[in-house]
Amino acid sequence: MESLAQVDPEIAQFIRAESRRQHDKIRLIASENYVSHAVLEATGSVLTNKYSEGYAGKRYYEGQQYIDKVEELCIARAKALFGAEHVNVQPYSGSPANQAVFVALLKPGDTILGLSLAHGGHLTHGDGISVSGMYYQGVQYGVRRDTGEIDYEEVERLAQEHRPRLIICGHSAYPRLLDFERFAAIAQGVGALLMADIAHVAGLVVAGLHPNPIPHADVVTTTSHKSLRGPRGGMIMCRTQYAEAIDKAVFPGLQGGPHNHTTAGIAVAFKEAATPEFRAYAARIVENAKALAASLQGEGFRVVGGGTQNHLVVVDATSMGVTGRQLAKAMDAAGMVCNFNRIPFDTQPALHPSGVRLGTPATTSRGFGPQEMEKIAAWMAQVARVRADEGQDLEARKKVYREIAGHVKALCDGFPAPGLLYGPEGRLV
Ligand code: DSN
Repeated sequence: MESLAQVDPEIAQFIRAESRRQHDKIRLIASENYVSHAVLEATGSVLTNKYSEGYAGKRYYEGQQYIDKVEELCIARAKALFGAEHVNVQPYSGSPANQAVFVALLKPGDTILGLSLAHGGHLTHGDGISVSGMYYQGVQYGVRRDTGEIDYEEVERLAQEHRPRLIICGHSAYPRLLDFERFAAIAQGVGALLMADIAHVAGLVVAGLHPNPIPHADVVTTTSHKSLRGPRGGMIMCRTQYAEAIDKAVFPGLQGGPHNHTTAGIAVAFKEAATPEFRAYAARIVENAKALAASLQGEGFRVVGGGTQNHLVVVDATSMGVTGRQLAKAMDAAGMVCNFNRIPFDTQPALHPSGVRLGTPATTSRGFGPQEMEKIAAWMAQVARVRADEGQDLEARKKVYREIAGHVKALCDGFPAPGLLYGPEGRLV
């Protein structure tokens, strides 16, 4: 970053500090990862200089000799990875991708049936505070209280009652596999279209560790930066019959020029995801999540749904006498970064919910295994106990957090992270 340090030392300093943070901390936010240096290079390339409204061979600006090739290669790789008929790699991220599907397939006021945010869904699946619930009629299904599994009978009942135009399956905090076949049968039964949002699990789908929705769903959306380990971006895959509507909704419907540097980075990530190494990586993500869930249970935490089948673990912090927000903030002070999250049937508001959400894609990228997951669970329990102990004053708590942060850093020093630059002695540069 020599030029950057010279031109803008303040920004260079913040980037350096963020690199240091990403090295020193255990990153447990389920939607985050470490991209490879190759992905960073493509994303930070001169492709950022180019405008290219339109699609390959049909652009509104000249000079697309190489941009067309980048986008076509990215699309071809996506088709090969997922088995999709048609792919659009231009959405700026997951929320715009979902919105493009609505623009393509719905009229304002149409009914959308999606998983409720509180039960692990996403804002853009029909929640009232997002456009998906403001311009469309959002009806929400949930999970079963006894098993934590999606209540497929409720999905069917609500589908028959509300006759949605679109059913959405997908989540941002649901620790189980999705039964796409069952969703497709429910959608067909009421004449609805089916959209699967696989933003969280796309890397597991590619590796064959999560069912692939492609044969069952009319449209599939994803981001590229979570378990798929690419730069921040979005993608829509669909049956050929919806291709024209989807492409028109993305451009010119919602967006202008695609972010070509991002498209190149996504193409690189797709090349990486097609390797046996990536499949092994994805298997370790799931192995680590299961180990983390089991270790947390061993420490006394209640794990929502009793465990996990994917990359994420939802934890009821109140089982240790703290709120999710208290636990997440205390963990951050102790070097472990996650987000507070509502849990199914939560009686607490979104800013002070009962749970935290954890995920293993980032820690697995730096080589953590089940042994490290045990350590994380033990440190989390220590943090929770100290935070819950009313007898401890703030300074005493902070001292414990600092001690744990020291152990965390010592552990992280043994696991260099992809994409970060290390010098000859393994020190971050
Ligand atoms: N913000 C993402 C997540 O953390 O799951 C979803 O959009």
